[in-house]
Amino acid sequence: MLKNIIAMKLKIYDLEIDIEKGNITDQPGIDAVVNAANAQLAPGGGVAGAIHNAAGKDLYEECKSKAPIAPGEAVITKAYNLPNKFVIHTLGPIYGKDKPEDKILKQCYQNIIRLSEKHQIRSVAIPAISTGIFGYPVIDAVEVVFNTILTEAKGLKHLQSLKFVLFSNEDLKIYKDRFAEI
Ligand code: AR6
Repeated sequence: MLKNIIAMKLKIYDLEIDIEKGNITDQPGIDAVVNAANAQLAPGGGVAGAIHNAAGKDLYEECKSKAPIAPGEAVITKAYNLPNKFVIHTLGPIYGKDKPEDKILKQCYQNIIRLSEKHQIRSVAIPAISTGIFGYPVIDAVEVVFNTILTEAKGLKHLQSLKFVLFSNEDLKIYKDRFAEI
């Protein structure tokens, strides 16, 4: 069982990929962390609740001017009390409601990468968007993540490192197994 909780590192073109178990609010040294947001960019449960709690009230003040966002969209704010420079907020699809789920989830990851390049961000930490309260099965979501990263990793100018931060050993194992197939 021990091997299931060990982190994984690999490279796709020049992009370094890390797959780890951890908390998205505890990522010092990473330029931007991703929020699995709601449309209003408000504090909620899960990742959104944790990020707003850790960043402080000023984050929501900035968010109000950028909301609402549509499924698949991403916006960037400062990170306030988080140990990062930016938060990239994206709205994943609600599984079974926002369709086609895979295309919308793909847009989330593409928009994270495009915003990172635009803001000259070198490193980003990303939770498993849509797989919590929004109900997207991790085994299907990782397929979208994997395929999107494969196509988007080529020719990046600024982004050097993507870290997938998983909250459970089960999710970590699913990510590691999929990325090990490369
Ligand atoms: N660090 C890393 N991963 C986490 C953390 C954390 N601190 N907390 C939860 N996860 P979710 P969604 C995992 O529900 O499915 C919110 O209320 C979690 O176990 O945060 O996109 C928003 O306001 C799961 O694997 O995001 C929205 O309304 C993954 O992160 C809605 O939930 C995503 O879980 C968004 O739902």
